[in-house]
Amino acid sequence: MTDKAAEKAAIKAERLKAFLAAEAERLGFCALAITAPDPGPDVAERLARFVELERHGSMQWLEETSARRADPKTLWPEVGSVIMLAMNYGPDTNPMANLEQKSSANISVYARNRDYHDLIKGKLKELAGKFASRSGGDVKVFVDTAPVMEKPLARSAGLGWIGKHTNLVSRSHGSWLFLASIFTTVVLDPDTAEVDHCGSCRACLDACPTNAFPAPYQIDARRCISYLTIENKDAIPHEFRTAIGNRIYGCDDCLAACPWNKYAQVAHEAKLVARDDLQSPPLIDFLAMDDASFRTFFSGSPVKRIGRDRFMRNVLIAAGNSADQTLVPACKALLSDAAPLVRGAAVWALSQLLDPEEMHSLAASFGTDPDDGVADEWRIALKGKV
Ligand code: B12
Ligand code: SF4
Ligand code: SF4
Repeated sequence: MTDKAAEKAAIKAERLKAFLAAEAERLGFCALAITAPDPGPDVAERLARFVELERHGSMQWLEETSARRADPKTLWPEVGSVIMLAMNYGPDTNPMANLEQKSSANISVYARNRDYHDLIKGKLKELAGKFASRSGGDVKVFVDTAPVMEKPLARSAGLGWIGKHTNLVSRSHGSWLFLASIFTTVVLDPDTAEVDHCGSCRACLDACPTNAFPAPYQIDARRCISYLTIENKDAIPHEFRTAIGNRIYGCDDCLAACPWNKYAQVAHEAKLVARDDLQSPPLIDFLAMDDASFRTFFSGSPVKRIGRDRFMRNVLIAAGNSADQTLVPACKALLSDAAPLVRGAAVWALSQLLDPEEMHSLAASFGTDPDDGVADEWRIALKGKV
């Protein structure tokens, strides 16, 4: 390439970047940066170790896609650059305040309004479409569900660093960020990777109610309340039930503990600001939900993804932790639910709310549950009780 041609190409690349930044801001993203299609040093090894130690639990898809995940070029050989974007979903109230209101449910901040996958995907497609027609390159857009290592790529692009809680933290926006990417065949000038600013802080590690961090920068998803309440399809292991408290969908404790949130802003996107009825919803309202009312109430919300039975399992764990006797009749009604997952959680909830004699007479009136898992819940609930 001649000097003149090189200069022209550089100007075009600069203009494309300026265009991307302006359009991203217009669409409500709070940051955009470019990286080469390389998630960074040791990432493949770290992912392999995570899977080898089975820290992904039942998220089989993480294991199955690990080769594509660790290398964007395996996912799409033609990719030249990755455009990383962040969208702020900062809460407008203290997300921890709710945890003390034991008769109410705590839904994690990211799930208190619209599903971010749908919201961000639409915006990404619009941005990528305009970029493709300006640049002449091909594009693919990803948010969360594709085998893309969004955090390491965002770190390489300079959007933030991977904190000890294993999520991306930004000096200008704190921890409340969704990540998304546009893969393109166009080769753009990469931005500079961010460095670690955790220092000697360990606030997030100490905040975790279930000790899900075997070491700083490592998570055991099997112990994380987000995994236990969202990804896990089975009964929640007994050892975590009390620690879950009233968290019925996800958990924010490690994010909320981060001192860098002093720079966080409240979400600008109206569809990410908490719905009034999801700020601190009474457990009693949820305990009465059937499939139809669940679907209507959570229409457009990420909560809908887990389905009514898993949701009800989580609500019953919170009911068991509530010490609220007024919830007993609703929990009793769920002992006859069609779903064993719900019946089993109802047994546990009642074992926490009722005294031993009441629990025994309840067991006598129900007889033996035909499902082995629920029968086990009864056995455990009655063990050690007179
Ligand atoms: C699987 C998953 C989970 C799992 C596992 C969590 C985890 N930390 O990986 C569970 C269900 C527990 C989970 C929970 C949550 N999640 Co999640 N989850 C994902 C998902 C789909 C894949 C992440 C993954 O591949 N994990 C496997 C591990 C091994 O990979 P990794 O964490 O990227 O680890 C690599 C790096 O940490 C790196 N690394 C570590 N230290 C260093 C240092 C350097 C220098 C380098 C280069 C690399 C490096 O090495 C690791 C292996 O390669 C991503 C979306 C995506 N496609 O990336 C969202 C994502 C990570 N989740 C997100 C969110 C918001 C959450 C929750 C806050 C939701 C909630 N409120 O309940 C919690 C937070 C829990 C926590 N402390 O992480 C956001 C995080 C945004 C951000 N700011 O980082 C993402 C990016 C979704 C999105 N598009 O916005 N999640
Ligand atoms: S989301 Fe909650 S349970 Fe999961 S690692 Fe963070 S503090 Fe621990
Ligand atoms: S709480 Fe402290 S250790 Fe954890 S991510 Fe934030 S700065 Fe890092």
